[in-house]
Amino acid sequence: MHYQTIAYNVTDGVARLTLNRPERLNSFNAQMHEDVRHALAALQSDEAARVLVLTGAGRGFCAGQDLSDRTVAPGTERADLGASIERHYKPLILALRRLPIPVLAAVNGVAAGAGANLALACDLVVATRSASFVQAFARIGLLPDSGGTWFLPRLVGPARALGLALLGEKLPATQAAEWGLIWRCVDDEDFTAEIDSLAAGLAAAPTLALRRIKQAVHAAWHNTLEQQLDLERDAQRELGYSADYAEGVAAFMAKREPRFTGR
Ligand code: T3D
Repeated sequence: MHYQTIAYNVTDGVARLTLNRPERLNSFNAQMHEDVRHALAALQSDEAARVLVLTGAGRGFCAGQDLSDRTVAPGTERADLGASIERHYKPLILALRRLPIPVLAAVNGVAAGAGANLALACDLVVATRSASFVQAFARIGLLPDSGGTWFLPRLVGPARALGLALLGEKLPATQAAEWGLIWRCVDDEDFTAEIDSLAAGLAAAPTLALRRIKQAVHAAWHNTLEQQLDLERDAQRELGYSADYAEGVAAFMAKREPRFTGR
């Protein structure tokens, strides 16, 4: 499949989706939404893919909505932004959260607006040291969408969430990592190797266990302790019968590397 605005391929268990409109810092237009939607649908049914790496081409990760697609001149008809969220951004964020495989955001540069929250919707966020995160919305009279008002307070607490959302300042990736907004910040020259290594490791890991971990950690954000203990019990029961668990224990006992099949 040839896409106009993204690159997408699956190799050695690693699906890579690269937002590819570098001249606009990979901001979203309608075509890019369509391309990403199509690739994520293909990924859903691709058993060969065991991890998704989401990144951007050029010097940016994603600058959110392409503002040149929005007409705001006096006398022109305004776009219904609620309809845009409903049609594009909400399904995009939910699709990433619901993917049964881990999603690794490889934040290669600035992530702004919905682009920042797209990264935060991923399961692991690794950024280059030169990257930054910008809740740019208030600067143009909007509020953080694509889950921003949900992710931010949960990840960094209400004080920092409000500071980021109200001020719309650039948060350097180093500080984002210190605050726990993202998993890790990596020197620019080590970034590609680090992402490749993380992706290969996840692709070789016990797929079903990773799926249940992702689901359990996301469910914990709204579950009670008792509900979470029940969920862990049920998932552990299932995993205890998996081939990968048998392989993991056998490999440990034999002091060899495990070969997980994802079953
Ligand atoms: O509308 C709806 O559907 C509702 C949903 C909204 C979701 C949203 O995401 S709203 C928020 C939209 N995004 C922004 O407000 C971010 C706008 N961009 C910036 O603030 C800055 O560009 C950055 C902080 C991201 C990066 O700054 P910097 O100085 O590194 O780069 P730059 O020079 O500003 O940008 C480089 C080029 O990309 C430039 O084009 P040029 O002058 O070289 O031809 C710039 O216009 C373009 N660009 C950057 N972001 C966008 C964009 N073009 C269109 N839309 C963008 N979002």
